[in-house]
This record gives sequence, C-alpha cells and structure tokens, in this order.
Amino acid sequence: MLKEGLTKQEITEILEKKLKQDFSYDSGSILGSMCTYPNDFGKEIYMKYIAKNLGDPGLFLGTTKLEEELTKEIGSLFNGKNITGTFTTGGSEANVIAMRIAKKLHPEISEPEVVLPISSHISFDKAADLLGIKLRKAKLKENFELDLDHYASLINNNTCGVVGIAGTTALGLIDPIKEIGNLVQDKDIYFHVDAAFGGFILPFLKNLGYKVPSWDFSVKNVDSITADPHKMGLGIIPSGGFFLRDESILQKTGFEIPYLAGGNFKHFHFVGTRPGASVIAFWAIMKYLGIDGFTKMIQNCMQNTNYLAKKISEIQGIKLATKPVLNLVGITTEDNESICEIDNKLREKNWMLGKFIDFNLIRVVIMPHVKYEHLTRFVEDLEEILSVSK
Ligand code: 0PR
Repeated sequence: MLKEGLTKQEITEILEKKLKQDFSYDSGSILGSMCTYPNDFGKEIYMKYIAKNLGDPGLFLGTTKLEEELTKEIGSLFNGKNITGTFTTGGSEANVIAMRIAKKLHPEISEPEVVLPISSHISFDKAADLLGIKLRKAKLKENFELDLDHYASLINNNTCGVVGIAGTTALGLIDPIKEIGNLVQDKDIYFHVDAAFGGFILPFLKNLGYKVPSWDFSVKNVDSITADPHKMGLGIIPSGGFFLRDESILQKTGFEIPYLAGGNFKHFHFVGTRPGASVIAFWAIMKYLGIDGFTKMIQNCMQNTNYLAKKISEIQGIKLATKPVLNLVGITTEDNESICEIDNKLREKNWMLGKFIDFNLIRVVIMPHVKYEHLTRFVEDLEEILSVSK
C-alpha cells in the first residue's frame, strides 16, 4: 500500500488502463452471459442508498419494509398470496437457502436426498457439498426435456426436496412444474423452483401471446422460487431473489442474532452484512418500468431470438439444439461432431458464448444488450467459419 494516496485523476487513469481487458456488453461480444447493464434509473437509486445494510434490519426499518413490500409484489407477479422471502447475492445463494430449508424441515432423515434434473445449475452441487445432501439427478430425453418417469423413480423415503427449473441454464427450457408438483402431492417433500433466469421473463411472455405452462405459486405444491433481479430483471449485480410461500418456515429455520445494533432479527442468509441499495434499486426499477416496460424489453429480446434461431436453422453444419422457449438459443452440430472447434473459432473472433460439453452445444443468451446488428455480424462469422471448415 502506498504511504501517500494518489490523486483521483491518477487513479481513474490507472483503472481505465487496467480494465481495458474487460469485454463490454455494448461491444456485442458478450453473447453467453445472463447478466447485462442494470437499468440507468436503478443505478442512480443504488448510488443514493449505497450504505444501507440489511444485515442489521432494525437499523434500516424503512429498507426492511421496502424489501417485504417488494417480495410480496413479486410474489403476486408469481401468482402467490402474501409471499415472503428475501433478496440475495444471486441465484446460487437463493438455491442454497432453499436446499438448506429442505434439509432442515426433515431432521428425521439421516441421509437426505434431493431429486432434480441433470440440467440443474451448478449451485445445487455447491449446496449439496456444503449441506451434506445427496443429489439424485434425473435424465433428460433426446429433445433435452426432463424424463419425468426417471425423475419419479428417484423419489424415495430419503427425499427431503425436489427441484424443477423454469428457464434452464443451458437451453432456457421449462421443466414440467405441475407434473413434478403432482409427484410430491400428499408427500412431505419440499418443492423448489429455480427460475433464476425465467422468473422475470415468464410473467411478461404471457402478455405477448406466448403459451406459458404453469411454473409458479399457481402450482399448489411449489414451496419456493428463485428469481434473480440481476439477470432479466435489469437489477444491480449482485442481486438475486428467494420467494417462499410459508412464512413460518423462516421462523423455524432462521438464525437468532441477539446482539445486532438494531435489535433481534432472524437471519437465514449465508452472508451477514447485505446490500440494501440493490433491493431499493430493484423496487425502483419495477415501479419505473411497470409491466409494460418489462414486456417491451422481453418482446425485443424475443424478436432477436427468433431472428437468430431462423438463421441458425438455415446454416449448413449446425442446427438448433431445440426450438427456443425463452430468449436463449442453443446451437449444436448437424452430424454430432464436437461443437468445441466451432466455439474456439468463434472465440478467436471475440464472440464469447457459453459452452455445454455434456450437451454438445453452445448457448447464445439474447439479453437486452444483444442487438440485431450484433447478431447479423455473429451470423456472418458463423457462416464463414462453417464454410471454411467444409
Ligand atoms: N439458476 C440458474 C437456472 C442459473 O442459470 C444460474 C446462473 C443460477 C441459478 C445461479 O445464479 P448466480 O450466478 O446469480 O448465482 N446462470 C448463469 C450461467 O451459469 C450465471 C452467469 C451469468 C454465468 C453471467 C456467466 C455470466 O457471464 O450461465
């Protein structure tokens, strides 16, 4: 550390140089990310309230009440009544919280298991490792949809929780949430839906005339949902969301922290000190955009998705892994050859996609920063790569 500080200008210049290496969303290069620029008004609000700490709710009662209000509002968007929950650092923390609850509610199971699709996000593996839960992963069918029969066969007396995904990481597919709900009907098994990506898309897709299967609290056995502001909610990075039907679960599973300056509140997060500003910012973003603003944003993303999907289906040598359901396009090879070489060549041309080796596909997430002109350039490069390798 320097003895004497540098000037603001010196520091700004150094930072500018050092951070030049980063890719930027508006260059178009970032095609494989589920994050994007936060909403501008949200950023202003975030800066204004940067020091709010929800780790000590009693000191920030206004922020705490705002969080409750926002949770309820999102809960109703997800067709629930009086939904409770909390904002987190992201989908991973929300999913780990859900898995901890599933385990805690079943102290009688000595070797707890959770049944989930093999397409689940890595955060469930992290949760299993941290919590000592065994994961039972259900296969997918040829078309990448969940094999429900296999899923059902994995449920047994050690099952404390089941998981369905509304917007899978690799392909944006929606698991049969209602059918999973039927599997746990009348069983004391916790049902969590991971809609980290889909949560702030699906409620608005309906307004655009898309057929959306039931995925939320309208399915009566769904206990909790992950949905992330910092993905399609245009929230500040990091901000995730955990939404829970039964408030009493928090009381049963929270940690008592009696010494907090603001008084005794229960914690059920993994972090202690926790940002209030990103929650306030998301409250503001939802008020500012409204249903119409979100719907318009999703409409643009879906138009670009449909454009790219059509182009991919016309290029020889590659094909769509599956017809896009959300704003996510999975690309695989026509002849079962490895997708890796194409991915490498795209990388050489500065296109940063997500690669899923197990499914032999690369993924383009059509976030709001991905524009039509980026996609036309991407398609040209893809065509060139494939014509050269022929
Ligand atoms: N659940 C699902 C379905 C997800 O896709 C993700 C992350 C999570 C949970 C975990 O969310 P957090 O990353 O907020 O903890 N999905 C993205 C992915 O793996 C995360 C991501 C975002 C990766 C931006 C890269 C990137 O540039 O693709």
